[in-house]
Amino acid sequence: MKTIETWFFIGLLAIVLIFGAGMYFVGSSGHVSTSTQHSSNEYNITLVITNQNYMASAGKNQPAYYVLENGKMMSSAQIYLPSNSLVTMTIINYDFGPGSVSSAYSKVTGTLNNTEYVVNDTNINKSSSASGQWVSTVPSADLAHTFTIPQMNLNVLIPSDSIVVASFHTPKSGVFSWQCEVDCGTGSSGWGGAMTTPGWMQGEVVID
Ligand SMILES: [Cu+2]
Repeated sequence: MKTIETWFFIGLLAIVLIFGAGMYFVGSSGHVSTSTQHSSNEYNITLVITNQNYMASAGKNQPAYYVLENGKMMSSAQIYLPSNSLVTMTIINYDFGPGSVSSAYSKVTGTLNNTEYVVNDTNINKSSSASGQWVSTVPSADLAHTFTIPQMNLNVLIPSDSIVVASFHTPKSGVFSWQCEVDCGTGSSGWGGAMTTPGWMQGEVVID
């Protein structure tokens, strides 16, 4: 009788231990899947800058950003991005520029490690045979445009005739203004024309 009771309690203990360990693993795998879900929230977007766009109100050609969507050049007046995501933005720039930027926007900010990957800029890469390089700033003489969302502290520098890749996290939601901070527009300041026209050198970023 005593032996049976002992075995009963040993069995009960074993069940409790196995069940407990099982729940522990369920719990930890739950955590793993949560973090996997977070990091799989990734999104790619491609923007294109061209410079031969006729702006009737300015009476001349102006540079403009486009969103490349399913092979089509769409307006950049509203750029849609998913919330809480790691966005990798590729900007293909066919414009030489150059132009100047205020010191407030002379560095790459708001991206992973505050860097961006630049390909094909002859001025930057002339001493390198590599296909591209990570940079945190661009010599002002090489700068053509920026892609800047001040409220997100995001500042991506776009050298002349280059391809730039930059990754950044999006917040929960919101509508933010984006603006090029290089004086690439019309007028004596260079801040007219494209610089003040949505879908050219400024617009909205809609995150939801
Ligand atoms: Cu610009």
